[in-house]
Amino acid sequence: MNKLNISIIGVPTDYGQTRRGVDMGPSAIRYAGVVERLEAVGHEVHDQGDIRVSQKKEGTIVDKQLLNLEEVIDVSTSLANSVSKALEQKEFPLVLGGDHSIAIGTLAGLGEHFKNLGVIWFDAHADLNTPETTPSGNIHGMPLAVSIGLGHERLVKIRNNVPKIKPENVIIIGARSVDPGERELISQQGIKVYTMHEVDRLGMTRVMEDALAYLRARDIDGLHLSLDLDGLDPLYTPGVGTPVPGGITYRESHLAMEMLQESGMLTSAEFVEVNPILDEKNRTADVAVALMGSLFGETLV
Ligand code: B3U
Ligand code: MN
Ligand code: MN
Repeated sequence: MNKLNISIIGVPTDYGQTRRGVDMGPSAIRYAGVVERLEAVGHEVHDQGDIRVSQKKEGTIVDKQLLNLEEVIDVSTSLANSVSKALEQKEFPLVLGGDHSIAIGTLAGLGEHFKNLGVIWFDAHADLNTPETTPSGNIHGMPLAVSIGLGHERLVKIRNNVPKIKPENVIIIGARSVDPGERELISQQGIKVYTMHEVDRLGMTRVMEDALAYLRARDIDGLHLSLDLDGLDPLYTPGVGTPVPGGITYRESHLAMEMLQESGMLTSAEFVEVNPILDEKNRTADVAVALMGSLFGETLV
């Protein structure tokens, strides 16, 4: 295993959706022992603390298709800065959410340093909505669309580099709740998706082997993992805002993390949507930290 300098960046925001509590995700994950766990594997861990997330701005125009737009722009801009800074210092960014809207900032920061970044998106959802297709107005359902250059101009243009990633470098794993507009984008943009159907049919080993081989063949210069805890079955991760039954098991998700570790391809990661208020005794944060253990090289014997 390669010893890394890991930079932990907490993003205590709930502005990308409407259920309170997900802003406490970074605390819950720290409380579950992330720093100690990664140090025990042999990495150097620098916890940078949390990004500053301001109170809700009063008097801004409410756009029902883009809830909390100004606040999300603010958070994304500071996060992009921090991610970029970590990379300049040769650190491995490990971002803790917060809801999944934070991926807009993470990918804006990464997009500056990687010209052909691969992205593995573990999620029950596709997060490919735009202001035109969103059923909720929640920006946490839009970060992948924004990052390939589709959506509100001010979100797409954070840090000016548009787009941050190429749609054909994205692989979604675990999808089982996809909206009509998202389906259209998936086929139109050539995004690779392993839904739960493929996970069941092929097994996680094949899914990960195929996914990694596909990205290798695309000659990527970095690999980002964006892991939404709702990608797992709510049996294992009940503390998420939009649980969807029929998800990835505890064991399948660990296997996927171990295979990512073995590949030696990973250059950044984020874990999102841990909501301690909806959780049972911090179980979801515990699972998040256990997955990070596997991702960063813990072995069983
Ligand atoms: N696709 C729906 C629901 C959703 C997306 N992400 C989560 N839920 N966590 C939407 O609102 O865009
Ligand atoms: Mn998501
Ligand atoms: Mn999700």
